[in-house]
Amino acid sequence: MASSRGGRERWKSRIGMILAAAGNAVGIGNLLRFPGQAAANGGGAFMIPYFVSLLVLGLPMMWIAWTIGRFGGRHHHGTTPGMFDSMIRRPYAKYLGVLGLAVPMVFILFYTYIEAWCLAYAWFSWRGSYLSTPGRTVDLNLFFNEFTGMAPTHNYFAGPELAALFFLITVFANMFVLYRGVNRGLEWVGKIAMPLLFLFGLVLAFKVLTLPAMKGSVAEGLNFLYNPDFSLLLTPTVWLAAAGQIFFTLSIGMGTMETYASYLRPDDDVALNGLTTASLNEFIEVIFGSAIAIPAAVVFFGLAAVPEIAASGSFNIGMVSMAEIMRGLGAEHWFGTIWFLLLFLAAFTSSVAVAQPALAFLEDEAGLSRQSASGVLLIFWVLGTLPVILLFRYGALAELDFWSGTLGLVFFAAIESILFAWVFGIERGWKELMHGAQLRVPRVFRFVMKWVTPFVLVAVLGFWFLDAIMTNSLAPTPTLHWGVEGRAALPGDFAHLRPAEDSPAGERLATLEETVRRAVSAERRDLAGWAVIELAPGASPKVVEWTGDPTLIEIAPAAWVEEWVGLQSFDYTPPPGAPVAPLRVTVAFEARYRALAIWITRWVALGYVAIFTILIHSIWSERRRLREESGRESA
Ligand code: ALA
Repeated sequence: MASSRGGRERWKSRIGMILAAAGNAVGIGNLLRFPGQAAANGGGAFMIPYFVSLLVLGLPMMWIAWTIGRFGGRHHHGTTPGMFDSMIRRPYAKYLGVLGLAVPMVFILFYTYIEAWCLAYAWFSWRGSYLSTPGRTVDLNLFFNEFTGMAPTHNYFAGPELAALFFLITVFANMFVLYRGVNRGLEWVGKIAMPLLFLFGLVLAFKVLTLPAMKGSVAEGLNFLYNPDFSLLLTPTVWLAAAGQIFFTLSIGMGTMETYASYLRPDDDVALNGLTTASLNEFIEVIFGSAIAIPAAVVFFGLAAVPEIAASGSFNIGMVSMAEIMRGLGAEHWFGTIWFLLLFLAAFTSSVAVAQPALAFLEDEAGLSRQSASGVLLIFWVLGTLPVILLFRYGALAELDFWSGTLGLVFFAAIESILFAWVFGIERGWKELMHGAQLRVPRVFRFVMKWVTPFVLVAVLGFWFLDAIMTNSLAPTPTLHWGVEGRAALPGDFAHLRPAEDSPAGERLATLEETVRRAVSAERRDLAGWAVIELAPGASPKVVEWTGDPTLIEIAPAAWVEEWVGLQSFDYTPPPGAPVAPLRVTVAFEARYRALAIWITRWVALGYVAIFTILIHSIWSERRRLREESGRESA
């Protein structure tokens, strides 16, 4: 087997290495996921569990990852199967490392797609594609949902084709950097992208922090995040969200920091490097992550609206609210483009890092040339993302995000911390960490690594598991979607408001929806319908025509639609000055059967675990065979 085992690349400069490692960590997690999680979990209430998680989980795991990585590099391994194998020297060890390959591989499948949206939106901002013009209204929520293929309507996009095209551009840009290698690729891109990212962040933070008060003020936004709130400290979900955020943002439990650290020299420091990487990431997360999206949303929409925006998902903050704000301020051309480029750059420096373990494995362990390894990676990357794009409307992206971006990280970190502190042994582990250290890590962390981190991780996993079982959240239940056809031609605003779940209206709505969900599950297919609805000022919406799938019409007749839309206060506000007259609109309705799509997605993810397990098994078996053969020959 041709192998590059002896000649692995090394980082050329310390600054290049630190910028690349910081780029690995700094990503969409910092600028979208962090504000989203913080706002959805009580703002100030989130920050205490967040910083505690940073200290007891994030930092220790960062040091563990760097230490394992450098150790592996010394033994010519760039990925966790080989690293664990050389640390533990037991036949099972290499298999425990499989998640250090499969988790990042599955992670890039959905992450690069989001990265592609950021690039597309930078383009849209520059071109003014989401500006409303006379004759073409742009409803940004619908615009985003049609761009990804989530919406049942086609006002702005026919389907996710354009998103797929941007994905291809993004994946080729990633492959270009990866193909160039550690120095000419990863280090080079870190040196360009990170200063640029910092500059863009500063420009945007300055723009947002100097915004005059509108529906709210910047100070209210910052107060919301930084006023400590102790009332939610006993709520487990806030702690779980904080721990999950720390893992995602630091790229911990992904096997990627280990790969980056494997390009260090055997005597290079890991203690200070690990701390610097985490600090740079936290600096960008806490400063730019808090100074841009949330204060801007508070100024533009008001404080009360922010938790609701956050609860509707991180993407809504980035792609809908921020686009709305930029457009509203008349700043979409420059500032909108800068915002989306900032997101894209942050994501790009992470995605190349997260793809690196698979590439390193194919080169270091499977012995492929850079060219062949890149080709194989590209094929598996594109093929694996196809279900994410095509099945996005069924929740495929969220599914992969859950398994690899949430559960997978914590699961692999738990394995890694137990191996490091209990199997390899904290004595040896600590000595490894301190070897060549340019920083004296306080000894309390030795205690934390052995007695706190692994146990907290196992507890977090246990909680998640219990929560998933109790809330039945792993069952792919059908979802209901609707949208206005011909929206682009109608000026003014459509509004609807879902009542709170525990209100009588909310309970009634849930009962109505359950009827349709049950029918979808029984039929095992999507059910679609189109309703012509009359909206008159001050009156409840009235259904004048209802056509579509006969099963749907049978279980949900026109009266069902009328009540369902009415409960959500579906309403239309014409533009100022326009006559307020009854309006007839066609609403497209879709109830989606998700089970098949979700199981395909899960099988794809499991497929990567299986492929890597088989590869590991055959590579190591082959090595054993060669060893035995050469042993026999020399005997
Ligand atoms: N750590 C990367 C992020 O924050 C994956 O997005």
